[in-house]
Parts: sequence; structure tokens; C-alpha cells
Amino acid sequence: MTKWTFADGQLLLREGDITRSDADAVVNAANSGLLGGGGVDGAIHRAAGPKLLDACHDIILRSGALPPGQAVLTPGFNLSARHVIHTVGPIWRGGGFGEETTLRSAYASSLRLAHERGLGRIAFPAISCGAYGYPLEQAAQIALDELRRGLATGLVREATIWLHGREAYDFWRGQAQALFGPPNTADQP
Ligand code: AR6
Repeated sequence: MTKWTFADGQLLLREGDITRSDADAVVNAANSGLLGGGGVDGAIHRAAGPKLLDACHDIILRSGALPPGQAVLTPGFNLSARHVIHTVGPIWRGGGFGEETTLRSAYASSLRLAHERGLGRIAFPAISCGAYGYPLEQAAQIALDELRRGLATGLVREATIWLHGREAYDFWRGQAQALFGPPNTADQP
């Protein structure tokens, strides 16, 4: 775990499976149909149980597909986290299709929704960094910048990015250190 402090907020990087998070809300890197899928989406649905898919279907029936960059809230069901915020990142198509704006919006919409619902501790995966193919260095800089902004403006008091695997964790830690300088706390178990 590595930690930086911004105003009264804390940014944490953790290695591991986000379904273990006990945050108030975990963010799911979903698709617009909220259909479940592979990657972190599949892991969250497996851990939360089948009621999560039912809750997602209800949202789609009520409001239609979730556009990329927006976010919606469901209960967490069997997860330790009480809520899931579902957001949709951009599919990388070369960078000329508004991908950066959409990725920023996915983080910012999730932070705003957490704030509106009084959820102070939020856990993110690396949105769009798997099946959706976003270049990792750019994605990390966008994510870290949006989370720093959300913490500095008091939208949430703790934001954790869960990185799947040691290599991803080391990469993100390097990116964060380049942007923010030395961490307040580094590499506790
Ligand atoms: N905990 C934390 N991070 C994880 C986990 C986990 N359990 N599993 C994977 N990751 P992806 P996307 C990392 O593909 O690129 C789905 O099918 C993974 O290593 O899950 O936004 C959806 O339904 C990667 O760094 O999400 C959509 O159709 C990151 O999570 C589509 O994929 C995101 O990878 C969304 O693609």
C-alpha cells in the first residue's frame, strides 16, 4: 500500500483484488448495457452474487443504456463494500474520439455520485486499462489527476486504486510518484 495526502483526503494505491475492498463503494468498470462481463466486472458480479445483475437490469429498464463517462449506484449485496458504482470507460480507438474526456468523466462522475450519497471511502479499478485497451501511462495520469482533484475538493475523504498484479502496482506507483512526489506511507503489507 502506498499513500498520498491531499488536503484532508487520502489517495491509496493497493495491489490485489478489488472485491476484497471494504470501502463504502467499489467502482465497477462496466459496459453500457450493465450486462456483466469479464475482467473486474466479472469479478465484482461473482463476488456480489446474482442480485447485482438484477439491480443492473432494473436500471437499464428504467433509464436505458449507461453512456460512457456516466455512473450509477446499486447495493453491493454480498460484497463487503455496501455499494457498487457502475461506470463505463471509453474504448480506446486511437485517441481522436474523445477518449480522454470520457475517461476523466468516468472518474469524476463516480466521485460526484459518491459525494451525493455520502460515501466517503471509494475504491477504483484501473478503468479502461484491460479489455478497453487504453494506453496505460495516459490512463494512469488521467486517473491520478482526477482523484487528486476529487480529494483536494473534498468530494470523498479516501480514494483507493486497486491494481491487479505486482507489475501494474509498481507501474502506477511510479506514475504517482512522478506526479505527486514521495508518498506519505509506502509498502506496508
Ligand atoms: N481487481 C482489481 N482489478 C482488476 C480485477 C480485480 N478483481 N480484475 C481485473 N482487474 P477490465 P475495461 C484490472 O478489462 O478495460 C468487461 O468485460 C485489469 O487488470 O476489467 O474498463 C466489461 O464488462 C485492468 O487493469 O475493464 C466491459 O465490457 C483493469 O482491471 C469491459 O470489460 C480494467 O480491466 C471494460 O473494459
